[in-house]
Amino acid sequence: MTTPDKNAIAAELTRSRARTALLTDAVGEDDLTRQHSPLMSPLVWDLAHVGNQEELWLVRDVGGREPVRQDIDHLYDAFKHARSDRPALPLLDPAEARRYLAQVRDKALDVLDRVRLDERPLLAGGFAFGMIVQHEQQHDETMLATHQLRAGGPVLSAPPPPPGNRRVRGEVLIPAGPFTMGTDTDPWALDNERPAHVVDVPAFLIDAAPVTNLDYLAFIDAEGYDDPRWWSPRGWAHRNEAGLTAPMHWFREGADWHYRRFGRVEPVRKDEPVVHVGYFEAEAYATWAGKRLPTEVEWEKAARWDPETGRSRRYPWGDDPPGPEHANLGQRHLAPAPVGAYPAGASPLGVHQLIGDVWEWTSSDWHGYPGFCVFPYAEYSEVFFGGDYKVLRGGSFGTDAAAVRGTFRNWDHPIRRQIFSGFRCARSLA
Ligand code: AVJ
Ligand code: FE
Repeated sequence: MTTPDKNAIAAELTRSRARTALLTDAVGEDDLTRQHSPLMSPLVWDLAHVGNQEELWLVRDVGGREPVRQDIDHLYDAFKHARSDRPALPLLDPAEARRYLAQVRDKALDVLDRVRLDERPLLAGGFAFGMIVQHEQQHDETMLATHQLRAGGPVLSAPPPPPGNRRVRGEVLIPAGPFTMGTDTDPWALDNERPAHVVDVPAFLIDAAPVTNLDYLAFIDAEGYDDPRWWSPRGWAHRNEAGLTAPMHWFREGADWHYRRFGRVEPVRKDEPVVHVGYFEAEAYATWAGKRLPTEVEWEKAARWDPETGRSRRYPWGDDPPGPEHANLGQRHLAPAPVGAYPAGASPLGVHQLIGDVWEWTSSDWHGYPGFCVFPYAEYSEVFFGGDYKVLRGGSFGTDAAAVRGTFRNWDHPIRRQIFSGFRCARSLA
């Protein structure tokens, strides 16, 4: 990837802020300050937290400037108050939060103007600014998930995703051999994506496409939710406790399944990747199908390994940044695209839609790569290593292009499904 210059960095900051504004201007005061689910913060918390993170890193640390609002740091420290407790805090109201973000942004852009990008490791390749762009975009995806949990009519709209013109089915063989996982060179890669290291991977088969609603309905129709044979012991216990019978946001009317999406009720589309399933559901489906989930090593090899050169690419299609022809990213569409919608985004071996559409659960636990170094703060990745988390890969329709790449790693608790999560299956060769 070419190193972004100051104009490119400023443009990314501005683009992220436009998304934040769109998501928070779409609703009134009440919907900004209310909690739509105990799993989520009030939108106005995410809003001011984005500004506070930018103040901490760009204004105070990089810029060495005086604090704007040191008095509110504790309110927006994600480790100080659980999401469910945040509505009771004396948070900035929406108008104050918007003013705060604008003030911080003014200063951050001034810092960007004056700073030398080779001054310290934190600034190399504009990393500190890239980290803040990605942080804002991550919260924009979180806010989109909050929108999905909000009751009431639609306030967001977007054109439908492109049609699934290409027939994509079956499995792709990824031959045995070493490949380079992670990166040392991507200027905006986060600490958990580093360092690059060679992994020897046995041959495996991976689905050419994510599991679709049609596939998943076969599991539902086969009473897969009621059969403990397909579930891990923990998964089965959770299935019973939570009363799981279908993906989140689905409901049945007679014989027909519908989902509620951003305030609209629609019949479930058969050719779309399934979304809003937890790890345990993905695991049960894979077992029922006679398969398993890929490890994150397998996922990344399928996404990055170029059989011709042996090199690891930045994306399945190469090193070019994601365009609308490659992947369903950036909230351009408010749904996963049908399978076959992105032939130009396929990997050299023919694995489709690895980037965008739905986050894909892997079977891997969340840990640091060999030689991991905290950079620049432990609370992003390291404090979660070894916890009850599974790795997700590839980003969703709600993820911005700046916040995902072939090396990007996400993680969440296996029971979570308010995120835009789906999966594909894999298989070992006998
Ligand atoms: C990487 C998505 C797990 O949202 O919890 C945002 C990203 N970290 N602010 C999260 C993050 C701090 C993180 N995930
Ligand atoms: Fe955050």
